[in-house]
Amino acid sequence: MSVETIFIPDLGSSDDVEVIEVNVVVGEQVETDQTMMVLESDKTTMDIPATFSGKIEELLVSVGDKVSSGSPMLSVLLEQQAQELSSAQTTPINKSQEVMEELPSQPMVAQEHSTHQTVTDANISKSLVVPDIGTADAVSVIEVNVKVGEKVEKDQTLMVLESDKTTMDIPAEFSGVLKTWLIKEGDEITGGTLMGVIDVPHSVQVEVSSINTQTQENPISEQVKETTKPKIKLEKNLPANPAAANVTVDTLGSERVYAGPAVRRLAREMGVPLQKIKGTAPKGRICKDDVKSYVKDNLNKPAPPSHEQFSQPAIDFSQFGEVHSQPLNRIKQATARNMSSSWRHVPMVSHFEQSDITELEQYRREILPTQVEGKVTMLAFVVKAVVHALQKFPQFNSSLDAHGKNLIIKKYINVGVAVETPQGLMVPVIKGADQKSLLEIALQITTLAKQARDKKLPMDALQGGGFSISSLGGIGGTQFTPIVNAPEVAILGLSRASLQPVFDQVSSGFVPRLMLPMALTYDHRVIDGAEAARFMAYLAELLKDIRHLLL
Ligand code: CAO
Repeated sequence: MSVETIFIPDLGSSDDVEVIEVNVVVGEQVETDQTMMVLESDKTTMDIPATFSGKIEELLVSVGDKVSSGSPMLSVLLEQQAQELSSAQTTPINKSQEVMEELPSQPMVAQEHSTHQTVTDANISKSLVVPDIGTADAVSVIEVNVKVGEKVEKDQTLMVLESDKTTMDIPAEFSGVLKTWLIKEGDEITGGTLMGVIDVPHSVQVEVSSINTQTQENPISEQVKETTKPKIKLEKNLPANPAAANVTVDTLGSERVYAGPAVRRLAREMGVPLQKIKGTAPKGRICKDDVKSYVKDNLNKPAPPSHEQFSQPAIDFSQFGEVHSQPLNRIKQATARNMSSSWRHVPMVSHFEQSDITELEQYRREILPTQVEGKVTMLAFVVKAVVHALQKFPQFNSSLDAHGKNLIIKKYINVGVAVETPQGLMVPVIKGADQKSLLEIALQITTLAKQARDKKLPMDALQGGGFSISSLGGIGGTQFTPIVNAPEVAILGLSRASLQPVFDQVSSGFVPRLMLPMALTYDHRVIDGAEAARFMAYLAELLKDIRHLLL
């Protein structure tokens, strides 16, 4: 046993940050991973977890203090076996480390330029921090791919995260030897979580690729980049106006909350939605007491009737023959929840139409390949036609507000495309589809589908859709009724085009025409049947004559 001083680990910034919570007291026995304190800069909040087991001897900082990387934090009576693990925190951060740490290794200082840095002196211990993953919600760690002591290459996958909507590889930012690893499968983490510590060998040239925010100017090259590099979104963990984050009304589920990781963890453990809590700390931040008060206030309230519970009689199927149980991953479970919710809450009607795409298909197969490179399937033409139809019928690109009293009509046109992946169904969104050419749309469909199947889809690619298309045309079928992807109000289903005998008025005979079967399922609270019929007739007309799409 020995008493050691524990220092604030590398924060990725030389700036002072404020201690907003101290979660341990003198005399307390602390276990590895337990949050000791929470720091807050003007950009983010960060848990400081213990990387040791031991008894707190003295606290060297208190709430309100300003600290920086390497500041003494507390002294601890270490347990023998934990001393090796704790060295990452007991070693003060020296100057050469600070040079390295000006690189954007952590979301506390996301930098927007390309940076080269060469360090030629001793080995450097670098913190590995989960980058901004495009959502403030905690996501599950479903795979850990590294072990302490292992040599890790830059960009090697350290672990895989899974949210309700997607899975995402977290690559190593540096090459080196893994010294400490703090994450295990099943952990729930957010961007900014400390994953571990890596020893980066000396004479390493560290290249930090430029981190680009998505721009409209060059969407194709942007998308090509996205296929090779997981996107790290430069979105600050805290809103510019924190007060605005404390919206207590659930609208479309997109509001952010202003709370530190320790508070988020407590809320998660208690099953409390942070969006429902009003923060009482400065700038509207939610603190632990707010979470506890919320729980206390709600304990005595009768539970609202739940419509979302899965009710299935417990049947022992093995009595009829051999069975095996296969767990559903989070994406499949979330799809099941969303579909059930939509099915229960949205009064849906499906409207069927077919379009004569004989000329369009001829153009696509015979003329287009001579003019452009790359695959352009019928789906890209349909997205283009849908953009035109949404511009003419904007109510199909809308959502009801939370009280069902207003229709929010979207002026942007974001079209979701259902993609079948080994993990389940995902609906990435073509943002600003009205600003894109046919070829850009085709390329984006290919890119998004590949990213979804390779588990490389950035989380924000799944958000913001206004209208969805589900195409089973590449597989088969004559018709199907897709389920509205609420809070959207309509979805278009495409089945396989086939040659049909169609009566020709001019020749007074039947001629073979290639007919595309389409189904529109719509929310009948928002859209009337006659509007749906007009929308589909217009869409069929657009696809029948390629010239319409050129306008
Ligand atoms: N009729 C006839 N052929 C069609 C067609 C249609 N409606 N749609 C596509 N095809 C053809 C394509 O042209 C392509 O053939 P060629 O290579 O000869 O041109 C072939 O079928 C395969 O197409 P694809 O599926 O690779 O590409 P896509 O652009 O049509 O679809 C994507 C892309 C991502 C939507 C699709 O791969 C996919 O995942 N579909 C499943 C979506 C799903 O699961 N929906 C159900 C959700 S529940 O509502």
